[in-house]
Amino acid sequence: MTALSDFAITRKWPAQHPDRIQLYSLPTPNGVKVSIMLEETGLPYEPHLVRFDSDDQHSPEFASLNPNEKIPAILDPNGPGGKPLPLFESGAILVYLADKSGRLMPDDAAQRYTALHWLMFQMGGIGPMFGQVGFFHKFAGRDFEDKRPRDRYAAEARRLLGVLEGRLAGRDWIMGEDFGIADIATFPWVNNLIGFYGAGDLVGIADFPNVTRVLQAFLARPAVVRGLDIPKRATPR
Ligand SMILES: N[C@@H](CCC(=O)N[C@@H](CS)C(=O)NCC(=O)O)C(=O)O
Repeated sequence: MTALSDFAITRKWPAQHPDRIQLYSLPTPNGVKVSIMLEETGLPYEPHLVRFDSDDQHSPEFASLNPNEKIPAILDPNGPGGKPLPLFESGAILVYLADKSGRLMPDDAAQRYTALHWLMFQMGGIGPMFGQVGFFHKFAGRDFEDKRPRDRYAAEARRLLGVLEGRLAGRDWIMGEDFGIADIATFPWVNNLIGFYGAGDLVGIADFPNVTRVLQAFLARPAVVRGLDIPKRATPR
């Protein structure tokens, strides 16, 4: 029988509640997808802060769970077959938690695949491209004289926002009436793009009223408000 203590990650981040899902994260746009999902579903969990200022994500204990050395990651003591399940990649974690809780994913098979293609659209498009906008607009790339990389990613972010805008026209959420994992994956990134990255004007966010309407609805959900601040940062940014 495998116990949580057999996982090296629990040596750096000991479990106070070994019966609960262990979350290893930081409130970044990828990290909060999982804390929001856990808050929305009510699944019991224990958050652990992975600090980038001390390179915790590159520690051998964290890398033993996620060889890609990026947050978020989870360890569920009660995974399939009653065995512990370590998981990384936020999209995979959202699908797993939707299946485990029976929530936030359509029951109908065709609708389920539709939710998955919007989830993949976020994972393969919105996340990586918005992240590059952040690098070239707010972080180290801001000082590069050549603005072509920034403009390339801003144009691609704008194109992706246009796709999302079309999907949200006449809908409350990405899947229609029901809020779900595609929204949880997408809106932390939209929020970050125009909030923390300050790139709203750069991408012309005013041209996407459905995106901003749904973002406001997303940010009004109590579980989202809580999840955006979990795990608590040691130092405010
Ligand atoms: N595709 C991954 C991306 C994860 C990711 O990029 N995480 C960032 C924070 S948002 C990270 O851990 N960065 C730390 C680093 O690169 O050292 C996922 O969705 O889980």
